[in-house]
Amino acid sequence: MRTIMHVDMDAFFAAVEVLDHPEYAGKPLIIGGRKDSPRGVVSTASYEARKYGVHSALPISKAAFLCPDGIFIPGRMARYQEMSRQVHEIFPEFSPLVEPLSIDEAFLDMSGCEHFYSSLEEMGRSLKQRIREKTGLTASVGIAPNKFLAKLASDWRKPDGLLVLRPEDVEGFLIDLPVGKLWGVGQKSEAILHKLGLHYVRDILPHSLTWLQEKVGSALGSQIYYLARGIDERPVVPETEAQSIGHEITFSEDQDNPSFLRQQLAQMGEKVGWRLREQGLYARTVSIKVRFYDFKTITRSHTLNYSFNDDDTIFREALHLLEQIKLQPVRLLGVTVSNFSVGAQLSLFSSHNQPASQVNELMDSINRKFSPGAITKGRTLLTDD
Ligand code: TTP
Ligand code: MG
Repeated sequence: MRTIMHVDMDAFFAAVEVLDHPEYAGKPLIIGGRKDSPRGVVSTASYEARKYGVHSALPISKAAFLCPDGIFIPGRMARYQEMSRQVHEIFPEFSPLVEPLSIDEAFLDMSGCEHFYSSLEEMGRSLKQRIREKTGLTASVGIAPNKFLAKLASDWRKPDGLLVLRPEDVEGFLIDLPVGKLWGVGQKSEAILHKLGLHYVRDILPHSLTWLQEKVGSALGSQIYYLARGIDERPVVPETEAQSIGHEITFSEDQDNPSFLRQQLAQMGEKVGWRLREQGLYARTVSIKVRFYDFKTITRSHTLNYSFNDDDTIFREALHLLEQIKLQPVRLLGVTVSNFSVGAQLSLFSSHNQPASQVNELMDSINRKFSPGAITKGRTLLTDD
């Protein structure tokens, strides 16, 4: 039997703000925009603000209506990322098998580590305590025989919660669970299940696997059949070796000036190209990541039919991808290359690579002598075109 631990920070962005501004402690705090911000949405709210019905993804205007005395803050993504890094650095102290899930949560496979602790509860407490000591923040932890149950358990007693689910507790724990809480059941599937009269796990249990599959399709049918019984065999998948090289930048203010964004892409393209060449790699795919003012995040990729390692190709492709996106104020921008090979694989029809590579070689040798970034191309200087 496996022992899986799921950890999720409490009201993460809001908790970081309270850490940095103790005067906010105990107050309704809403992150995502100023109170009069016309288009912002809430990224998170302190537990005090949640009492007023404020939650993630709610328009700021609605939050201001529900909680007029709340403290509204636009948010500081770079700071949250820094704290996230500190939290994620702790997990490998507890297990070699860590699957980071998001900015504030991870799965740890603790199988075989049980005997280091007097009980599973003590295992959970020691992780919570370590996080608190290092960061000053509270986390909620769930421990269970699989990922599905561990994630439910960490959510159960939030904030600052700890719940251990043992096999004998599982049936009782699941029976009153709404079907929408089953992993993989989104709003659409939930509506379908409700129409069939399936509202809680206990409504699913009497039905056979084939009945469920006939009604809701084979994949969802089998998923809910097994999850309703607390069965989930998904392994904890640790982050693998770098499959991509990327750079991203969080702006202190949202940006919608195309020439500024273009210059940022050029700068990141040069950094990515430099690292690619330093590792002797060629890539075939360029991706960009754009997070908008409302934290909505999109990625776009393009794969070429030849390999490249020059800044020009990275910049040109990244810019092309950016130009296809409907621009709203941008909070974060990133460029990544992937799909590596060790040698160049030139396109038969393309002359892209050769001339640029000589410029890159020259730039790299200068940058290696001085500091990276000592020499850059003209387009990384801001222009007003
Ligand atoms: P969550 O862990 O979902 O939420 P939380 O940590 O704020 O609160 P909880 O105690 O319930 O875990 O998300 C982590 C952070 O991600 C959250 O602090 C802000 C950000 N976030 C958004 O920006 N937008 C969103 O819609 C959600 C759900 C989260
Ligand atoms: Mg959280």
